[in-house]
Amino acid sequence: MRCVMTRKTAAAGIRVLAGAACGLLAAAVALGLAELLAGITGPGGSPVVAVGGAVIDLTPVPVKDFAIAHFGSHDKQALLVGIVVLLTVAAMTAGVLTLRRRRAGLAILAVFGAAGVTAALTRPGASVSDAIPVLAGVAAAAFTLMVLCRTAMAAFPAARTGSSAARPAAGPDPGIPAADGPGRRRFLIMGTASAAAAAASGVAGQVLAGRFSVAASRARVRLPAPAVPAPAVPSGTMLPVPGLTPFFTANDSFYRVDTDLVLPQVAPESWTLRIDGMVARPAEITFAELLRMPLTEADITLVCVSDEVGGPYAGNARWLGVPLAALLRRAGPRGGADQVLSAGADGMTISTPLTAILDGRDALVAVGMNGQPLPVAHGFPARMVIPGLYGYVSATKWVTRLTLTTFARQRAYWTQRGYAAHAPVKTESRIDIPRPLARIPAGRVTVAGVAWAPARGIAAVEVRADSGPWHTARLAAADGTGTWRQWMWAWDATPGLHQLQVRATDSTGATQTPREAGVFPDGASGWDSVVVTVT
Ligand SMILES: Nc1nc2c(c(=O)[nH]1)N[C@H]1C(S)=C(S)[C@@H](COP(=O)(O)O)O[C@H]1N2
Ligand SMILES: [Mo]
Repeated sequence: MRCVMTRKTAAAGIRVLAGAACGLLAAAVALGLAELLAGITGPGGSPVVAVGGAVIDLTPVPVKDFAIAHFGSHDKQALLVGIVVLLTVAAMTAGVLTLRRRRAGLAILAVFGAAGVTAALTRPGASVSDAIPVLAGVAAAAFTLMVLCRTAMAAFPAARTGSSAARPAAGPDPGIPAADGPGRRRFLIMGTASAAAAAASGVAGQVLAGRFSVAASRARVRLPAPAVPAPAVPSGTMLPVPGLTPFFTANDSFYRVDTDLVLPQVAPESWTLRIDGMVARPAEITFAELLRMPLTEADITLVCVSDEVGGPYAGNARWLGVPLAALLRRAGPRGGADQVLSAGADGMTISTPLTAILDGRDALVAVGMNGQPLPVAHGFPARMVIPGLYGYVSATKWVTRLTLTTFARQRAYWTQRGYAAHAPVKTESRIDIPRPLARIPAGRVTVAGVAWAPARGIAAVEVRADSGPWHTARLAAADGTGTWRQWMWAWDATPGLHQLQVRATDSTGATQTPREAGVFPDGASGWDSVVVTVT
């Protein structure tokens, strides 16, 4: 009896595994086909991209802050892993259910299909054709699921229930299914074929998607020389300290923050910038026209509101672009407008106070970053940069539209989610070396980092050990007021555990507040500190 029960349990276990495999294979075929079709209709049709994008937009702010704080720039990979895990579990469940009740498996498919279609059709810039990949994928999944499950049922027949105990007959127990060699072989072949089809179409989709890349267009862009070059960078903006954040951030190490799972591919040939809303002369400017306007070069430090005290989301670059003020004046802002609502090709909206654009600071529609056309990840072909305002209220990448309006009438993406409408960058300073929890020999120790108060400028940085007296740090030369400044201080370190702290004072005389605040709703505050062991 025990032996019979074990064999029955084993047979049931194999059936569950086979069902799970059917579900997984059906999902793989669906996703592969959808990627293939999205390679033709455009990246917006990829269900993973569409659903992922919808999840990003629907994610409550605290969860998003948690993700940025804990996964950093890998927040998107974390989301994709989450989606894959969820899909895997659902697909396996659908497969197992289908072996018992076909309708149950199909119902799960329908739910995921509906979510996929809804997401694909509601993404910014979506067209009706973006629903095709999901719909075709769902149909392929249903077909694969039915065919595979039928094969699986033949290969691994279900045990008949309630038989053997009641009927202790001689001979093989009729409740135990007979091994079906050919059936299993057929199941194996069909499963392998499905997996191969899924992989091949997925890879083909990736290859096709390469057609949408603007890398070649970007390589052809020739940036004109600036009409207004940046003033020469004074000598001494770089302190001779190994390990210190470089004054200019290289393009490929510049932090990236946006809500996009796949980077918008915006071709300069078809890009235009619309200027509308409360203006006398609405306009639409092509990329060629933009490049013919007088360009200004400016060094500007960009900071993200999601940067925790001591965090990495700040970078400094030399930007080349058309002054926003010139563009707006051409269009003629009407009285009463107090906001520029800009939009990116990814659907992002960003609201900027008109006063910040017109007050004489270097507010740009930038086309160049550190001597190169903008990298795609940083807004190619054009983006906004404004010193002194966090990126979410100033730095629209892939910018396609500037609408003059009022704060009373319109709210932008992050302000709809509770972030402050007015968000000047807080005066901040950061200790880069020594690293937190470093073990260092006693004696002279260089403490160094960067400090920023873009648009105001840094006037002083002070450092202290173990809450002792503040010491004035040596400041690197200032390159205008729009950029960060390096600082360093020589510390006579004695053995033991020590805490180092830093604070900056900006050129208005305001000293960085010790009051600790998180990034929500208008940027983190407090003093950066590191704890080190001196031996
Ligand atoms: N189109 C678009 N522009 C955007 C964003 C975005 O999600 N989409 N994110 C903003 C935020 S929050 C920041 S901090 C800066 C970051 O610019 P970077 O990625 O070039 O560093 O871009 C801003 N511009
Ligand atoms: Mo940001």
